[in-house]
Amino acid sequence: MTGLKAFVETLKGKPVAVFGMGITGLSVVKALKKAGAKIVAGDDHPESVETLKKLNIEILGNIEDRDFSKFAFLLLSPGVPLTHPQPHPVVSAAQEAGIEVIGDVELWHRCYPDVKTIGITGTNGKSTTTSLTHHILKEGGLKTVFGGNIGNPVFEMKVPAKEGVVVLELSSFQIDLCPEFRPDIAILLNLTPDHIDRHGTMENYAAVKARLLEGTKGERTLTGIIDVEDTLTQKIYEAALETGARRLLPVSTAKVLESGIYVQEGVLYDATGEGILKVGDLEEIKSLKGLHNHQNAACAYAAARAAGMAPLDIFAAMQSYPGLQHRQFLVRTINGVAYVNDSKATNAAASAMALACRQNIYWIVGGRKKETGLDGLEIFASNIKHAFLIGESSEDFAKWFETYGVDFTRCFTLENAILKAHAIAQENRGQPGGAGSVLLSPACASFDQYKNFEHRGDHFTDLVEKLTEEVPG
Ligand code: UMA
Ligand code: ADP
Repeated sequence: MTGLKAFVETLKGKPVAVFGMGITGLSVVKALKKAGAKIVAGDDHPESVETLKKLNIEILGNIEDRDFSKFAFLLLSPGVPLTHPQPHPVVSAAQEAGIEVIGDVELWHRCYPDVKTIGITGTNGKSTTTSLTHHILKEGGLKTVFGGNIGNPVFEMKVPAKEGVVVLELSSFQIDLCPEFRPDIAILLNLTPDHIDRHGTMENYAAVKARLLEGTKGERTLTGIIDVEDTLTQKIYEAALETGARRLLPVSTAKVLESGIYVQEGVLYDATGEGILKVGDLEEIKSLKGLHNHQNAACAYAAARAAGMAPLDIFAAMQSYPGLQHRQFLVRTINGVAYVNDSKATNAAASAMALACRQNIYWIVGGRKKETGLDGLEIFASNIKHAFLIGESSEDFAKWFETYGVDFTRCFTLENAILKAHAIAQENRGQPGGAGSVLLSPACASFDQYKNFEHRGDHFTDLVEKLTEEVPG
């Protein structure tokens, strides 16, 4: 079967329930409608229900008034709780009626089962690795598109013709809604605590991510690319070795691998064939600076190799990678002080990457706190000159900064934080360790004050662009 229309025909007129009308739900509703499916859709927010009405879609209404056994399946948006803190009532209703609960990625796969896919997951680096892998394949002349958690729902992708490759960024929420879909090439970048509220425990979170590495396709060659740096990913690698379902390509930025792909002092090596091939110096690539990006680059390299590209073509393609906004993105330099937008750092492990490679940091931090708070970041205390606290985490974080003896100011808003950080950073520039950086790397979600991390990052960029070069008095 190829295509949503053919899939809809197999439903024989049974309606599909769709819940959650963000970009996922809306893209699915529009695609299903176009393909002639009967749809009943809902959302907890009245505004989204109004949107559905405008689209002439039947509204789900009161969940308890509906007989869910009449639906073919429930298509759930990834942000709607499936298991924790507790299943959303719509999930319980579907489960009680014995119908499947799936996500858009699973539905897309059922419509296009023969399309070759690369699925990328991990706690951090997914978007960078997804866009980098897509860039490499495109430069290599392959027909390729990307989608998924990166912000481009799968039903908005233009599915490439035969021989094409779809690169998918997959969050744990999306994998949890994929009972059958397993990509041809699966990448697991890293695993550190995140989204525990939605998975209950770290073990559950890791188990969901590990599912991507399973293999079910039989006659298709499946590849698993796993960065084996942390104990959890190492365990998943060992389990995958045991099942033998996939050809495995281990990756490391910490150690030399006898067989695999690794980075040593910035140089990328390929030891997957006979001998060791020195692929190239990643330090030369401006958009891939930092150890974290070396991890992303090594995994993207492995995926492109598995997709059939030659090593040096891959390296050449990496050199023209432009990088992504909101990920340690240098917005401006004022009198030697760097103003860096790392709004996508929504957990401590991501902020660690930005704190590790800078000195004299004027750190704008805070927002909607994750369970792990700032745990582990104390080792970078000496790199931080002053912290500027924003968002609802301020009081908790103030205690943390007091504990570790780092100066801080409660600013609450980004406007205040930037003005204060700018004034102090400009006054202090020229100190040992360099002029320093005003760094927005919140280690928190943005939802207390912003629509999403892009909104927060764009606000930072606008404010930085308005700063003057004169040193504030
Ligand atoms: N809603 C309810 N009840 C609920 C929860 C949500 O009705 O209990 C409704 C909301 O009113 C809203 C809709 O559901 O109308 C939102 O759905 P959603 O939260 O699934 O968001 P989408 O707009 O569909 O975006 C989702 C991903 N969001 C989440 O997983 C939270 C986007 O990832 C992704 O880009 C998009 O699908 C396309 O695939 C964002 C994200 O924050 C960037 N992801 C997390 C992360 O990266 O850490 C996992
Ligand atoms: P994701 O899509 O998984 O959130 P991004 O590529 O958008 O990942 O990067 C998110 C944040 O994590 C940014 O702050 C970035 O600097 C940092 N980061 C990127 N790659 C990695 C990595 N491999 N390990 C840890 N942090 C990373």
